[in-house]
Amino acid sequence: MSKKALIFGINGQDGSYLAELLIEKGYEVHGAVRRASQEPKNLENIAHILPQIKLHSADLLDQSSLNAAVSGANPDEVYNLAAQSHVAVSFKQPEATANITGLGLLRILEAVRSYNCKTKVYQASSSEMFGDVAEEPQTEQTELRARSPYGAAKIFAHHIAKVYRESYGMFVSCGILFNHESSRRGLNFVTRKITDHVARQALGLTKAPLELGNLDARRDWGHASDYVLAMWLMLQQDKPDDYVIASGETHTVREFVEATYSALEIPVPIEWHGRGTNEVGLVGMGLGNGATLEHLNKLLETFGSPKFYQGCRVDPVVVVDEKFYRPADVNTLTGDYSKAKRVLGWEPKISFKGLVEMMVESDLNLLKAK
Ligand code: NAP
Ligand code: F7E
Repeated sequence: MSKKALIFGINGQDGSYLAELLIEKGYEVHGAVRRASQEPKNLENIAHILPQIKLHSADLLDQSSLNAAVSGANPDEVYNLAAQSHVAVSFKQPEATANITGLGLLRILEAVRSYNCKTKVYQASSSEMFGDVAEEPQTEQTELRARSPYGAAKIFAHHIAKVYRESYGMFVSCGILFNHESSRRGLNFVTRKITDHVARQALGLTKAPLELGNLDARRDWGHASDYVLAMWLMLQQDKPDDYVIASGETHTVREFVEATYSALEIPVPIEWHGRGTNEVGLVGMGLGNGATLEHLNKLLETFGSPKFYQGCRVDPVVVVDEKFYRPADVNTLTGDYSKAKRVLGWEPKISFKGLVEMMVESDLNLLKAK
């Protein structure tokens, strides 16, 4: 008989890749979706596999709906990928984030415990828990020092998973996943925001500059399709445990922007000028004709944004806007995935360059098709 899996957050980025993987592995796949999200536009990521999935209506804020989803699916494996997953939003909606992202797992564990405590559970923990990082690179043992309400909520869930493991002997494994992206990433996350906007610029659909916040933030970026395999592998083990899943490489947001412009059919070199909120990215033109960087920086100081350069009007393609800064940010993240490699035999396959190229190509195609 085929195994049954229930995925909370099945219509999100990771949920959709995991559902594809489990269908491929012969699972009977059940997915829980909020009632208000059962519109076609919210189900785009899973539209192509909808006939192969059984959907249940459930909200992480509502215990009885979680109980009904668990008993209705009668799963061997439960994957909790549902969350208020946006870090910046968590500063604006801290209580909702704590409730969904933190307490949501507690409610799922209670539903599983009362229905069948032998069911294996996967929890989507996050590198955001490392916050103000205590060491480089981060491992399963690194101290958790959250810098956002989202990170704090994930720490609660991470700890409650351990409590249920130790108190009730439940199989609850936590994947401490570092940033992972894809063409299915929401447009409000920095990678997809960049690839979508640059694709629009490249196709002449917008003249507006790409507006970003902290360009110095460093992240360890991988591809979501690689990372969902690790989730499944964690639940195939004999014992529950925690695993860091990462690429082991770190890049700044600025580097992600450069890689995106480089991935265009005609690669565009970007020159950065100014600092902080005055920093801009210009299409590389060199600093000839006697103009110096000091000269340009002076203009930047004077005008805030460079309307003129060497006597010509220059429109930056990238600008910094304070409104995208967070009250506190995680400056740098790099994961050490050696435990996952040793125990699960897992390794990432798609490189940083490959990830950016795939996202750019997908956004160009999506926009051309519109
Ligand atoms: P995502 O695309 O934002 O998906 C989040 C999912 O949660 C969506 O299906 C969303 O459904 C659902 N959801 C939100 N609030 C809910 C609620 N109250 N009840 C039920 N479902 C709710 O996130 P993702 O990138 O796939 O990430 C999957 C999980 O991994 C999340 O827990 C995230 O925090 C965690 N994580 C992600 C990363 C990453 O880099 N992607 C890294 C580490 C950890 P709606 O359509 O109804 O909003
Ligand atoms: O930001 C900076 C921003 O929102 C990355 C979630 O999946 O990964 C994700 O959280 C960095 C931050 O992802 C903009 O300040 C600059 O330093 O793409 P992001 P995140 O906050 O790292 C973790 C592991 C998760 O668990 C989360 O669920 O980029 N940044 N300018 C910007 N970020 C955004 N969103 N928008 C900007 O304009």
